[in-house]
Amino acid sequence: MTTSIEETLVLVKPDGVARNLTGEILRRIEAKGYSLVDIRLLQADRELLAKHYAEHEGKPFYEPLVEFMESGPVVAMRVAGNRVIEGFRVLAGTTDPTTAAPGTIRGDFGRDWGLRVQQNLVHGSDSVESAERELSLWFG
Ligand code: IDP
Ligand code: MG
Repeated sequence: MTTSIEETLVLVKPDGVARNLTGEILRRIEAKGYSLVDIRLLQADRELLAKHYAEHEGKPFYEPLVEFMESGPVVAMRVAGNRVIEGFRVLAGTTDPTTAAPGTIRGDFGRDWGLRVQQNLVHGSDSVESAERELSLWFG
């Protein structure tokens, strides 16, 4: 049985870029066997972030999240491979970096900084539908 090749959107968030972890994060993606298809460094504006995080509008962490994401440059990557959507989320670890498993990106490099939003280094699309929507937002 074969599965069709998927693509996902990975973002290195401003904390990851500022801490010079972009290369380490891409290294883990490539070492796992996934392929980098496209990459760009950009300063996201509020309009893009509002679309990207539309599902979280109204939640207590929404405004801090958008402010954090526009606080500095991010790296957007288009990454391909069979089951890469699920696979990258396993590489990333769970949302809360304090309890994310060691061996994951968030578990190895993240911690709680006592802020209203968790700075957890990376974003990864959570479904085929999200990946298609988010890739068109970030890569057109
Ligand atoms: P995910 O990035 O693991 O998919 P989401 O639930 O989609 O998590 O939330 C988007 C981002 O919002 C998270 O990565 C994190 O930065 C932040 N966030 C989510 N839930 C909380 C929370 O309960 N407190 C603080 N920040 C949160
Ligand atoms: Mg999410």
